Amino acid sequence: MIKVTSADFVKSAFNSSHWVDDRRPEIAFLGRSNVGKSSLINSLLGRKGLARTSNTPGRTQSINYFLINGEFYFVDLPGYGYAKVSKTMRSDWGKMAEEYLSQRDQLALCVQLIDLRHEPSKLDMQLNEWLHFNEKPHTVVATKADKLSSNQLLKQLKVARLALNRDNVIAYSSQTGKGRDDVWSAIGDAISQWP
Ligand SMILES: Nc1nc2c(ncn2[C@@H]2O[C@H](COP(=O)(O)OP(=O)(O)O)[C@@H](O)[C@H]2O)c(=O)[nH]1
Ligand SMILES: [Mg+2]
Repeated sequence: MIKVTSADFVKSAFNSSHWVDDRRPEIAFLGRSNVGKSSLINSLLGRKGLARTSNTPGRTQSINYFLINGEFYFVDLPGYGYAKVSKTMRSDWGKMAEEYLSQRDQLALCVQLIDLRHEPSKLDMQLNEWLHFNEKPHTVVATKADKLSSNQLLKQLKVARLALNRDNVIAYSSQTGKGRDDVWSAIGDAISQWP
């Protein structure tokens, strides 16, 4: 299991000229606005305010880099599917994320977040298919597990596995730390298999 000895915010990138250009492996985090991406990153790293969390979705339109143990990056990609942003902004998201995901061959793992309380959205399913079709290393984490009873949790995990056609979806709570070891072990496997 990876022990976090350092975690530092490196920069926000607003276009491809700002992308980091060393060859360290990257773990990318993807999902709709407000799904709990920043909370997941903070909870994995045990650093409360490192990635900002907010109740105002759709704000972060940058790619944010965090360097972990001086060895690999966590990459926080902009959240998609925020209803209140304009159509142009929505398709900009698509372009920015697709450009990023298709051009980075240092992506060791894409962590796709979904909200365990709801059925995966059309955008969640499209992203899942895109990652699958493009053969990106990929795992799915279902957030806000603390908001469900254990019966509902099992039921929703099944709904998610079926909708995304996957054997494994990790239930997560950034409040209780549920699922933390499983996500770290997926990250550890991805990093150790990295060339
Ligand atoms: N109960 C609960 N709330 C969460 C969890 N993860 C995120 N949240 C809340 O959901 C909101 C959005 O979280 P944030 O991390 O900013 O989402 P992001 O837009 O995907 O980065 C915040 O109010 C968080 O406190 C979780 O696992 N459990
Ligand atoms: Mg965020």
